[in-house]
Amino acid sequence: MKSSNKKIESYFTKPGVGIGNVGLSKEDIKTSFLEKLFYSLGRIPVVATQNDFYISLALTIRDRVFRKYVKSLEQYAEEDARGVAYLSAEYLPGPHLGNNLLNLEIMEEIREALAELSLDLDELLNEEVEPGLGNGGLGRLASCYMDSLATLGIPSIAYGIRYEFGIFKQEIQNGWQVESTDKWLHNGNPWEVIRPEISFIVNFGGHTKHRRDDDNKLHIEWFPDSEIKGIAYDTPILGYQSTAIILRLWKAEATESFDFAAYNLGDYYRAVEKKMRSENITKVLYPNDENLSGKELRLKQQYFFVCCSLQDIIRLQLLQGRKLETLHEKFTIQLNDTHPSIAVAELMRLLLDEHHLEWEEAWKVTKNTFAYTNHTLLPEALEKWPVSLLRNLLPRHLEIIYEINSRFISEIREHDFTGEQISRMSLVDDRGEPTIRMAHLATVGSYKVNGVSALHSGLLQEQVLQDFAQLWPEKFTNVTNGVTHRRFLALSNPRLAALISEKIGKDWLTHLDKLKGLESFADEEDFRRKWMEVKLHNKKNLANHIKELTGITINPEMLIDVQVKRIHEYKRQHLKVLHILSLYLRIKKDKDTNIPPTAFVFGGKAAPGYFMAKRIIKLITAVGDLINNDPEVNEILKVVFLPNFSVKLAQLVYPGADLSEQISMAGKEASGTGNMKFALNGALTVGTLDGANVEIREEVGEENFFLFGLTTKEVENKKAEGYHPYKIYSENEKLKRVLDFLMSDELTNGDPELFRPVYDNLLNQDPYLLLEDYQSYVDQMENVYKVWQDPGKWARMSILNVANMGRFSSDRSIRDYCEKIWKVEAVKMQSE
Ligand code: Z2T
Repeated sequence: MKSSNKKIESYFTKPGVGIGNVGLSKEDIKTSFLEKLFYSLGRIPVVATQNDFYISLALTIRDRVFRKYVKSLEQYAEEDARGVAYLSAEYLPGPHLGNNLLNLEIMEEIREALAELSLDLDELLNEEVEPGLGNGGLGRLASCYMDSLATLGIPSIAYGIRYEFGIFKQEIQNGWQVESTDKWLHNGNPWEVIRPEISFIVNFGGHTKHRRDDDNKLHIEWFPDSEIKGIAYDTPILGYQSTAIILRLWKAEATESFDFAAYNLGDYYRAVEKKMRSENITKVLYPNDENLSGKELRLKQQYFFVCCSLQDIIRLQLLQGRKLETLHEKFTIQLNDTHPSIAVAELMRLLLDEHHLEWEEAWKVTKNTFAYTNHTLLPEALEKWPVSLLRNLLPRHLEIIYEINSRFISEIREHDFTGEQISRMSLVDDRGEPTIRMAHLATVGSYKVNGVSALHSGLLQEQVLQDFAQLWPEKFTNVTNGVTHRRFLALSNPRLAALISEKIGKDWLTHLDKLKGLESFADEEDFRRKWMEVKLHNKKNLANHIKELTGITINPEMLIDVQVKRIHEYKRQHLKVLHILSLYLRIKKDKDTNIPPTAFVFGGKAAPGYFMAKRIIKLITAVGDLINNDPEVNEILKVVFLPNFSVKLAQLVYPGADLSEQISMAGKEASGTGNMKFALNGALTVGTLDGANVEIREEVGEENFFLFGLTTKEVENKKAEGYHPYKIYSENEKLKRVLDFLMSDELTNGDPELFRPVYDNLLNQDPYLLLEDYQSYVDQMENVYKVWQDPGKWARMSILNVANMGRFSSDRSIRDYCEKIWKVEAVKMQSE
């Protein structure tokens, strides 16, 4: 198209016709696409870049998605339905364009339309920069849930933060992780629409004043010392063949009024500086997944987006002519972890101070409005805010939290709780510097609390929230996580999707249970062959990208063994490394080359302040350098670290994986969702009885899952009886050889300090029991290799894994939320 020098009018079948056309035919789209290029971008093909073409296409598609959204809104309004507001500090939507084309069912039409203009759809898809507005599983889960909410037609809206910089970009330099800022908005963002009229003021700091009126009624007023404006940016999220919902992200801006005084005094620069400081609030995502930053700015972000979102919800309630006393009848608000849990205090403040409800009434509304999802049991990830910080930043909220707490404590005093239990349950932890336990605030202020897998929900009730579960057993429930099979199978693995549809039809796109129908073909020779041909094709594709991204060549026939997820000690990437080193030493020292050729692929980011996680990345790359460059080994083994793992990369990796590594210490991974995405794409799993692995194994059958390691109970017992990793080290010769190799010159290039922190930690503490589980892991890997040598058996297991993934669709999770928690129903869409 670049070389074309046709006149503009000649692009249209009928000159000037087609404006406002949102039809889905090839011709409609072509016309709209050109209109966008000419009139929205002011470009002609000769000078247009690939990015201009991408933007034009995105705008074309956005119009059509908005049309669906407007239709959905109309229907929701007509039915006056009960709805869900999802509050999450993180979202990882992944690239929008491909998913919207899939859900509009126009992928092929668009491909042809572009081809007729000499453009390549894949190249344009590749132009999109994804919004990295989350750390990992929790943010991606929120986006999977939006896909299912939209597809199922659940009246809903999702709220979050429009970070200007998302999760940092990861590069590997000299084997180490190096971070740089993610400037995802630099080419503009065609998917969002600014809503300047939807904006709210958020206050911070200052003090409160209490006064009694003539009737002795207490009035409390908050005199903040700064204010910020939040502005809504809407992105439509389209469901499959159906409705669209809105992701509403708030951006912080300075208010004009507040600095007016300074401005009038001629202190223009001070005013501008203050403006810049306010806009800091939504500058950057905190890149810690399961660790606290404890930073004031993080609390500001949380309060900022919660405050805007609640004001918006109240606006919607009042707009529909309803009273706030019935807010909980029309809305339920889901708290995605404790990140938005200050909402409990904020809703109380809004109802009490701004809308003048009585405490009892306000509390009834509040605790019937919120529901809370917990995503981790790791103590270092449980949010606690210092009382002193809250007093400075949110003095009125601190008062409200104290009041909630004192009423709560008097309530539990009536029950048979011991003094110890009562201080354990208190919202205030005053054993050191006083802090507020946000998980307790969320639990007390919600009508339901859930964990994210059966195992995790059980442990939540036995460990972190056990006293609360004893007090309110009916408040606790489980909703096992799920993933959208539309993005993670239909879109990212089109060949497997086509093969499946050929056998069982297309119903699985909306009813994943239908995959069960594949079971009867698992023994069919011809089907198995086609199945493995698709896998091989995907592996070639992955190998090509690996070559491009890292320069490392892998033979697509190799067993591709993948561990992609955030780098964390509890996830035990270093256990995988120990296994790889055991194979390396077998080849080098024992001259045992009877190992199936395997490519080990890693990917994932380490929190920038997490010393050990960054060391583990260096360890992986050092092992890779050693193995990939040794001709005695590199025909058999390859080790790859894929930099900058993202949704986009994920969509490439899952389809090309043979083996999925889910090897966390039992009791630590709340659910995991990568485990589901791998299995959905026909990878077999080697894993522990942790998180949702337990349920995956139940579904696919124990004979189709490579299990190893201690159970949660056994881990507890082991720790209780006193765990001695050094003893295991000294008694297992092969393991000792592997561990000692961490300190060898070959691996460390003569720097004995390089991996000493890993080595010392494993020999002396080993908090995640790598040494304890080592032998059982290595043994199970031998079993993996045995099955791998039998391609027919492997294919059969792979098919059976996919056939039994029905339960792990996020559609099922959302239906569970609707039934068990929200009591919200789908709205039927009138077909057009
Ligand atoms: C996160 O991704 C998860 C938990 C967190 O706890 C924080 C973040 Cl950023 C505060 C993950 C869990 O580790 C994972 O097991 C789970 O599948 C995922 O959330 C979604 O529930």
